[in-house]
Amino acid sequence: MPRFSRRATGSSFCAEETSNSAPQRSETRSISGLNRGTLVHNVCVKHRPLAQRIAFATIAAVAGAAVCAPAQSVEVVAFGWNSFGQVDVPASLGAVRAISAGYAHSAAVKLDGSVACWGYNAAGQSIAPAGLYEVTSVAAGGFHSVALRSNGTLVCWGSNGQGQCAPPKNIGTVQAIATGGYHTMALKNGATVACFGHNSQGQCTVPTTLGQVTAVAAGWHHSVSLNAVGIVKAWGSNTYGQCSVPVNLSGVVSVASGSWHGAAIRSSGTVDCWGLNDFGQCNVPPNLLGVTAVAAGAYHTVALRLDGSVHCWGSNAHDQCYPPSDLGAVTAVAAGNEHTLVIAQAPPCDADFDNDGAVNGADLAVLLSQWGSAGTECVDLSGNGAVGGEDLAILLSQW
Ligand SMILES: [Ca+2]
Ligand SMILES: [Ca+2]
Repeated sequence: MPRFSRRATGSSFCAEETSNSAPQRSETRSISGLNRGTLVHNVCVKHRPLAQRIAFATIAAVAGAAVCAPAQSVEVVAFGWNSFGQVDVPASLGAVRAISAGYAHSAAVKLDGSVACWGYNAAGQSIAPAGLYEVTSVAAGGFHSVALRSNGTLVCWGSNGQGQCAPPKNIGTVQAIATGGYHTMALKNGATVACFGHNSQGQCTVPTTLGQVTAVAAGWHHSVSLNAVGIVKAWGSNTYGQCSVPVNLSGVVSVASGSWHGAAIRSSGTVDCWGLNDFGQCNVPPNLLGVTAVAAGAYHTVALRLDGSVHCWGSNAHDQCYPPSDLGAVTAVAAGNEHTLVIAQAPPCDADFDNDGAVNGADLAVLLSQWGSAGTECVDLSGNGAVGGEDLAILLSQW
């Protein structure tokens, strides 16, 4: 079981590494780099042991930053529970604009507006309908998935055992979605909330006192809303206090719901947390400031700060709070039951073709052996379709 996996979402891909490591531990990356504001190359980095990658990152920062500064390319990185392949990011993923994590499956909206899913699929929750495009966001629930299209319509697949994939016919235009264990929430145009699916705990009995709703979030058996004046409301199961929003919570700009706990970002950039705390998922680290996004799983909570760093607390039983140490600047976070997804800038580029931890003569020999050809295994460092002098210059800069 890989502790984490990542896939580049740049415009080119490397072949999978096949030697000296188990297939599930191999990874490839593709990076688009900027040099003085101009896209000049598109290179790939092969997975290496963590210590080597740390060493490389340090070297690259010193020696290769001007050539290899990561800029445009992003990757989806997943870590945590991998019982059903939910952290095995597909090699074919390509560029993404949004991510979501469900009970044991994962979903992403690709730049072309289609949806990719992976992980648990017993109810078909990881097979997006063919021909689904123009998607702006996706939500992965317990055992179902929902996509919101740019025209405000919903498309749903996976388990419909509780009607969680059966939006009311008169739902109208939707602007945001959230999925719980067995229910679906839709924030409609007009700032009201529709809810469908399981209602055993009143999670789909939408209160009339929400105000003008600006965001929704869903837990396993409860629902959460944020309104235009920064007030959070929650309804449904309150077994663990997940609906007991702190009375002094105000000025909220963003809200997330775990299975049995909630998290909110105040306008001051701090995080409040309430509900189940059996693994410390509500023990917000002291002095955590500048938070711009938050995500909550079953037993862990993930925060993204303005500087692109990720902070995670609560259960780490499946390494769901253990991102790779060389994680680039993160722009989005999502939390499944016990796994975590992020969109991150791809790390610096790498001319260490033979994966021995150093860029030297052996790598130069590989490059020279492919001189003039299209190049394999990322040897075309510049990404211009041929191995030549520009690639040699990049390699030497990392020597
Ligand atoms: Ca080498
Ligand atoms: Ca080249």
